[in-house]
Amino acid sequence: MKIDRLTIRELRLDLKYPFETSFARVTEQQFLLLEAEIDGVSGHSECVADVAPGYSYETVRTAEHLIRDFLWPLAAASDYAHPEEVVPSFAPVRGHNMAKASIEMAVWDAFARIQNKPLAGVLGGTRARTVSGVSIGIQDTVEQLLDKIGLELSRGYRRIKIKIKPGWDVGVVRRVRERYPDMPLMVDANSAYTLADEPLFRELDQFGLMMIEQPLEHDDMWDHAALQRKISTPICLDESVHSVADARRAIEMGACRIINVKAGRVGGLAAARDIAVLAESHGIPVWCGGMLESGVGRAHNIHLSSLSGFSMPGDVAASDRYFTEEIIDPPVTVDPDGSLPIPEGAGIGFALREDVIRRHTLCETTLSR
Ligand code: OSB
Ligand code: MG
Repeated sequence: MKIDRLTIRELRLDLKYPFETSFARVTEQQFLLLEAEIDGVSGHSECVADVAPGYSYETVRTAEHLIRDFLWPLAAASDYAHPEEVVPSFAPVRGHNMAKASIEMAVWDAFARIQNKPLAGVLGGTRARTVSGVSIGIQDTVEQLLDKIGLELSRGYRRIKIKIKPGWDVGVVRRVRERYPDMPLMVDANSAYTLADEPLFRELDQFGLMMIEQPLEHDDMWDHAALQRKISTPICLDESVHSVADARRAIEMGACRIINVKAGRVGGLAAARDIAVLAESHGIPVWCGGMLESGVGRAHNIHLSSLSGFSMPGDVAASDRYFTEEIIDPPVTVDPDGSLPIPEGAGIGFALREDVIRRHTLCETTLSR
């Protein structure tokens, strides 16, 4: 498989509601949409790098630079037998997993389409459906948060994740638990705390949380292991895991009991799959994280969630929660029971709405062999 052409489109879409985490508040998403053409078949993907380096050091600009100036020349010199060979062909480039993953994921889509199989099928997925949770950003008031949770529960979502930061944590979780004593609930700190906050995590232990996601530094598994020894709530790592080797180290040192898997962060679908397989062999559940993706990234996440290791509800929600306009057809919808089917069409199984994409494209480049 030779990638004959790679088109990079930079899009901007408005979010329906601002999304606030411990590191940023966003009202729109700007991201790269990739199209890889192989033997006349187009595969699509979304690069999850953000405008600002808050979650990761990668940004839309660095991803565009890496793809154009370093990754494309390596891809253009390659003839792949399988999408698994794409990321290894980028070995001369250190890091920049989101940029690497975006090319790999477009190749996976094209590879599946060439065989007329769903992406889940070529990845080795066995689940016909996946169960959805939602991630709810920091709100202006606790009342607003409680209302939002009620709305998401009424739509069927099976687990609620709330973002926390210093000043919006134990007090908020207590109020949420008073209102919803039995709901599957978890928190995500996006690295906003340190080991000095151990008393706070001990307090959180009393609320029966499913897990605490990435409480400490993004690059520090050691302290996560220390914290996990002191609290009973499982720690879930997100930002700290960038590879199968990272997942192995985290599991070996007891830095987490659950892993949030995002293909962009770990450098592609093959690495995401391998992490899920490794975790499952250690009895560590994984779930599919989200990066406020448009429909294209969302579709990839759904197929990834079909793998057997993905045994907990993911942040893979309906597309109408996010953007004022859809770029895929049909939109991603969640059934009243909070689950959604893995699409059965070829590749990602959704069509792209070219008119909408064109209207929201800020710039476009095509790289040819
Ligand atoms: O930490 O999981 C995270 C969004 C952007 C960046 C990081 C994260 C998130 C979310 C939203 O939690 C998940 C989603 O609904 O896409
Ligand atoms: Mg997270």
